[in-house]
Amino acid sequence: MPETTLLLSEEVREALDARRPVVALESTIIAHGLPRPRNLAVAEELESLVRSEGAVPATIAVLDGQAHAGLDKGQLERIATDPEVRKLGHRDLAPALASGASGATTVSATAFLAARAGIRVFATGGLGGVHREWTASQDESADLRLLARTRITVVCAGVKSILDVPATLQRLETLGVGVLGYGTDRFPGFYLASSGEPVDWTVRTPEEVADVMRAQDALGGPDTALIVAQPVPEGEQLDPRLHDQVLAEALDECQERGITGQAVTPFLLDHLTRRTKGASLEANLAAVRGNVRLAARIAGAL
Ligand code: PSU
Ligand code: MN
Repeated sequence: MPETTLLLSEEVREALDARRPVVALESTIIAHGLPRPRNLAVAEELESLVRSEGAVPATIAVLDGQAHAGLDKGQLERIATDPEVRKLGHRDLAPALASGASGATTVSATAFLAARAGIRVFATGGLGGVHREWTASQDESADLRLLARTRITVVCAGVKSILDVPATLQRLETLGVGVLGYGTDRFPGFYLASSGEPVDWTVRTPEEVADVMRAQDALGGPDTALIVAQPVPEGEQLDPRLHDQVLAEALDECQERGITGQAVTPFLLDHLTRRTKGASLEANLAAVRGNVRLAARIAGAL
């Protein structure tokens, strides 16, 4: 892909050329997953966390029809504050580029662009997945299919607990996406340290993750993502009873108000933040911070 189609910041390009560690960060969590004005502070904090671990952050987004990996301060500010910024999955990238639109990239679009830039490690909060009531809505995040054909390591706190977690794990198995529990044999539950579901593989250090990535490369595949699922620390998780109660209300309200498509996930996240008086937001942030740090260490170990 020509460099002008996906513009790397100078810092990101130099780091990649010198084979120094780079961590891709998504922008949808900033534009559509977190309340304003806190989102801008978080975006800046995540970048500095990556730096403090000795890696270069590459926040990915589309601005005025131009895809970027690595944003300057003003560009990050636009993503966090401009209400015109759309939510872009990977299928939206070509229309956004052609029409000059601006948008924040979801896990699917971020992983797609990061892999094209040659970035191997990506950190986020929770992946998209199979929504509850899938039989009625057929709502499965495009994240899953894209991760099934992109060789990138994604550090996350599992999939968002608003989803059908067992169904999502089943889909990941079908799609051949590797899942490693980081320091746990349970799949994390995003706001909760555990979803209760088992994982088949457990790793305990960034070096062990890097070993798995090297083995994948030595084998020449599979060309799928490797998910490193790190739980939010138990002391920082959302109270599980509050979580279950508020989530049930949020799902009901989503259905009553007829919210569909791309709007579902931001609606549910926002609803939970309001109904838990910010506690779900704190748990979400604790998870993301941990993931960003771990991603930087994995990129370093590689
Ligand atoms: N993780 C978070 N907050 C978010 C998301 C992930 O902690 O807002 C975003 C990611 O960008 C993910 C998207 O790709 O939610 C999933 O949206 P959908 O279910 O519409 O595919
Ligand atoms: Mn969806």
